[in-house]
Amino acid sequence: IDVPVTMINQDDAPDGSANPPLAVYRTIGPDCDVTRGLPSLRSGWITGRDDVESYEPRGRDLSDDGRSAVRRGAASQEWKGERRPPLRARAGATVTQMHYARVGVITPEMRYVALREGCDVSLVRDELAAGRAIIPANVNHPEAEPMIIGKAFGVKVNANIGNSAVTSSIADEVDKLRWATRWGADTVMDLSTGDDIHTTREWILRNSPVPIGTVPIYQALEKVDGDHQALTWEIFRDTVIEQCEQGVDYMTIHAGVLLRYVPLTADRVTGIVSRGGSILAGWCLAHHRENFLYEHFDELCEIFARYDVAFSLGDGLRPGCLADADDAAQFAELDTLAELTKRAWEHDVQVMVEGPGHIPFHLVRENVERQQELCDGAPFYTLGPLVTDIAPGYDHITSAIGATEIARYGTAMLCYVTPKEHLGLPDRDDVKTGVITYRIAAHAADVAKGHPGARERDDALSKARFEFRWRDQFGLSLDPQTAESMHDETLPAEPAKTAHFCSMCGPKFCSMRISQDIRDDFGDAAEQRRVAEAGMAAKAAEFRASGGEVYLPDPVRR
Ligand code: IRN
Ligand code: FE2
Repeated sequence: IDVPVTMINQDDAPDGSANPPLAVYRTIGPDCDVTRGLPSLRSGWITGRDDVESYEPRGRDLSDDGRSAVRRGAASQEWKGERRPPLRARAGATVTQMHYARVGVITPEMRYVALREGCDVSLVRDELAAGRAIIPANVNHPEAEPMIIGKAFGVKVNANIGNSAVTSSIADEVDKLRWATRWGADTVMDLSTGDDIHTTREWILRNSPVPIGTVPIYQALEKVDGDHQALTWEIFRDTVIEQCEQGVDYMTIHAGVLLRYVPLTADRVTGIVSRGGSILAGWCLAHHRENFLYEHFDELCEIFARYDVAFSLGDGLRPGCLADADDAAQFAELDTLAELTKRAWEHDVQVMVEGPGHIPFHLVRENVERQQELCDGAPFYTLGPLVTDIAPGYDHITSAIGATEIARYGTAMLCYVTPKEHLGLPDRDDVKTGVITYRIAAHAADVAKGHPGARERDDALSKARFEFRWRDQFGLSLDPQTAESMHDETLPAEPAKTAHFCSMCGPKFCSMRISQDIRDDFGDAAEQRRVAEAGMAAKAAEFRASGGEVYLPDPVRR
């Protein structure tokens, strides 16, 4: 099994010793012609297990499924790639990675993530079996490179795209997908609303090397022209199956928004801020009936088990401001999400649990500890949280502070927040800023957790910085272009790439250069210690020669 890495080459140190290339985790996937999609990496693994069957999608022939919609739809490009009928588990079979782990089978997907994480495959299998990690890997998304979400592994980052039916084209969305994975998104959620949801998602899936998540209630709502009262379980179920057949790897299901919890939000400052949560709360109140996602949860589990779709149990009642943090509605919903986690596990269906939102810094830690305790370690997947409400325009930062803290104490995946949060639709630059900001949060948490190997890149970059290997400093950074262009704003000339200073302090006041001069004048660490010890010994001899008295006679009594 080959796993993708990015190899960062480095120049030799000034003393001629080699700086070995550094291999870092890679999410962008192989290059491809978007009209043909990515190669089907996992197809042989999936069919080789001999527990799936292909079938004609219910009530439609192939000419009317998503792949022909791609051809027919608003896409300016024609689909030239393969057309595969959907797969699902044979009757009676469960094809989830959790199921395989629980019966002791080690799948190629598990080996793949173990290589990617640099850990033992038995850790992967044990965490999957216990429900403390998930590998989102729908049998109909063979293009995806397996990855794992769980607190024993590197902290992951999700980027949301596609919520832009008004303004953007399908080509734009595929471009955003590749852009997000280029900067390090581990999963991408397609939150498309509007007309071409199905077609857009088809293009995204066929071109995505990372797992794709969705919130199917959004598409179900489109099917009833935005009238949430007209939603039914049947419409929702058919939407879920349609997305399972396309290859969506995990779905946000707001099944914890119970009828009796809705009144708990009445006195909130910002009410219900979750889109899905508000749709379901509205439905519950309009019909005065229990949430149909809760009522039909076991049926959903049976569907997910046939495709290996993972639950992302939605936090429809998450707080939308500091004032509403940790309130009765939020925690009531969490209790229900814990109950549903265990119900999904009875079906061997993989689960993660979504979390807040807006939480003041001092309450962040207890949020993840509470979730981990109630949900028996099921992966937590949080939206930030934002630790203050006062900085619109900078909410990638207000939320990355909370995200770092919550990941440090066990959150497995962070949903990014961009600078446009609360203000507008993120553009390309916002997507990049959001992903990089969240990579910083995830990485800082990995380092704080002592995650094996997490600090290698920091150490390599610091060494490059101290040795004035500017090119390596750029190359090792999360955003080489930005680092290089900032450097070049003041010192664009080629010799500056090896100069022993930058324009921040100039040549005379460069602390790193002065440190190096000290080493040059007084030798390496051992030499400096010898010099220091010799100095101390000389002082000691001086002291002894003067009589060696510490307690001098009392001047009064004398
Ligand atoms: C993550 C954690 N809590 C919420 N999220 C994400 O928020 C969720 O995965 C989805 O991408 C987005 C929108 O969810 P709502 O507003 O429909 O709950
Ligand atoms: Fe918010």
